Amino acid sequence: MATSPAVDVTRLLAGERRTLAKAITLIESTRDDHQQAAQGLLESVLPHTGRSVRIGITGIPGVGKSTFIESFGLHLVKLGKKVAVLAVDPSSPISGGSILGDKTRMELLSREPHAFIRPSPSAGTLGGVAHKTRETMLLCEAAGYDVVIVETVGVGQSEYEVASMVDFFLVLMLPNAGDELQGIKKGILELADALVINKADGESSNLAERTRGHYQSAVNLLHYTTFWTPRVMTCSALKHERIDAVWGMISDYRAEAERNGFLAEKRAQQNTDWMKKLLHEMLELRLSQNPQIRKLMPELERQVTAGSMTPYAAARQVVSLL
Ligand SMILES: Nc1nc2c(ncn2[C@@H]2O[C@H](COP(=O)(O)OP(=O)(O)OP(=O)(O)O)[C@@H](O)[C@H]2O)c(=O)[nH]1
Ligand SMILES: [Mg+2]
Repeated sequence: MATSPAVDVTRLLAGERRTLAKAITLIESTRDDHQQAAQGLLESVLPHTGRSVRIGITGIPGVGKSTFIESFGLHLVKLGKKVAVLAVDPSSPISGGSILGDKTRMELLSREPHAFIRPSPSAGTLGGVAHKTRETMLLCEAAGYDVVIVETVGVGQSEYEVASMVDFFLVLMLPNAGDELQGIKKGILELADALVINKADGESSNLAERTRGHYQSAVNLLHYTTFWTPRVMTCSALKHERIDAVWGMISDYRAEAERNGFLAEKRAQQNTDWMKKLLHEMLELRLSQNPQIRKLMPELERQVTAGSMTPYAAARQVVSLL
């Protein structure tokens, strides 16, 4: 028997961790009745969402994401904040392996009563991993978390998806002497609100500083249309150095974006984009579930392939059946 999907909203709003975990499990469930219950739950908590600072963090494997989040999270907890850490890992197998699956590198943070760490939902769930994470973020906000960190390894579209759900997108980098942008995906620079060069300690300190210079020049070449120009800085997650400066930068951004209306505008745009994405997904689902369409599709594909029907006419015929 599946467990009852009932989630006590009062307990969730009171910040009870077990209730939050249960609510997230409900969100992640693919069962139809669970999905309906989850949507009902989201609607009832919606007025209590939106108050957190939403931060996205990405970087290549080994750059120090886990170490950084542990150090950063502990810093925030010390400042009296409640911190939630979520992950978007589209590559994780359904069997459960996922980033943050092994919490050992965030051992101290995971033991903090004011920190909540949740691994990535399984890949292959309907609507995608990022979609679940977005809803999970809302639940965390309702449960009173002041900062929500969303981590991704940057497989496929995941950086874009994470950037489109957060207020501030941070890209962690390695100190690197090369003057070309190491392993950085095209377009990531445009997404980043900050580039933070990690491992700026010991022998790498000087290299990190030179790397900072390189990235600063790269950023200076881009044209930005908002109030914010991406910052480039260094830190050491391992030595807990300049972690406070990273938080200082993000809180400055947040305060200014709130004051000048940029934050409200950005979130409104993100919501509209999300709605459109959901609409596409729902339409696709309707298409794939329609028995008439399913029956007709192979024949239409055959005709389009053979050139006896135009793609336009075939698509129209499908849509007319909806
Ligand atoms: N010297 C130094 N080493 C660091 C720093 N941050 C992380 N490391 C080390 O770099 C290695 C990788 O760190 P992780 O935090 O696991 O990196 P990650 O980005 O989470 O890696 P994946 O989970 O594989 O994507 C570990 O051995 C860390 O101890 C740092 O600031 N300085
Ligand atoms: Mg990691």
